[in-house]
Amino acid sequence: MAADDWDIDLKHAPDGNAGEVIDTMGRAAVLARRDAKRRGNVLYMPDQGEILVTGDVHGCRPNFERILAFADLEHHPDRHLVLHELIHGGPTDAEGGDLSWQLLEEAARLKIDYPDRVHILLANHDVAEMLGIQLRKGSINLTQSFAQGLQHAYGTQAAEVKRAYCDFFRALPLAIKTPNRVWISHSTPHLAALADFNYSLFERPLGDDDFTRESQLYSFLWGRNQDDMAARIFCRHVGCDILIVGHQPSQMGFKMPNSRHIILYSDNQLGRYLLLPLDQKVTQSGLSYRVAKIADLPRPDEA
Ligand SMILES: [Mn+2]
Repeated sequence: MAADDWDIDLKHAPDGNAGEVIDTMGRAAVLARRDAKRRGNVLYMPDQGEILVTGDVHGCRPNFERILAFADLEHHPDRHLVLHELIHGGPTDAEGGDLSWQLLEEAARLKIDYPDRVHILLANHDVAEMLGIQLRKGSINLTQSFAQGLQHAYGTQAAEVKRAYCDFFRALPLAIKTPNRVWISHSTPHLAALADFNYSLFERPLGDDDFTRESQLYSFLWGRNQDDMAARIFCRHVGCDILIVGHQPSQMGFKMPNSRHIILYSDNQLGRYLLLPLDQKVTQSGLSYRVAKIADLPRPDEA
């Protein structure tokens, strides 16, 4: 064992309960795979109730808490909640380790509590963790900080916990389709990637080949700057009229760069959410008026 491994063990008395977390992630993964609404990698929603849709949260705990409190799933039996890209960012521990793993674990517990109505969609940051791809934001190495946070919390069991996270990511659905023709996912491919895009990605089990940088899953989750043509082609193939995604930050917390996309960002004080009704016809412009600011919701301790 290298000298600095000893340093880490001596400095940090791990307080996370690795066994319990591994069990939680495993149970949440089984529930994600077994959702009765799931066919292939898509969840087909019922024609009643509503979905609270969010974009990237990136460890932003105040927004995460506001969204969960507002969702109030216990008292709204017809309400679904969509979460994605919860990790990488937000508060850090005393030594700069990322604490966003806490949000991931809380979301997994919520999936266990409300398995039919909490939907965590696969995002590219999750795949980056699976593949060991380094992600940066400005001067911060997000993946390195995430690894440090896990190390501080779980010590020698950090690698096992990380494996449980990755097994959970692998079980996640890619998208949601609603009866009123809305598609929800982390992103969609840009125009060039659509030329040979195989939509069977949404219907077949995912394998090791999908979790590579060369895959169509990669171009689906990492897609940016989709123009109107790309949006229309994708809509036609998946049988939807509106695409609600995350993945791209925006000055206003949301943007509509073409005639199909609504791009939500749920990180920081500009973060937005959208309450999407399932039982009525919707349009992109109509839904744009339903996009609201997370910061305007009360935090649970203020409610
Ligand atoms: Mn993303």
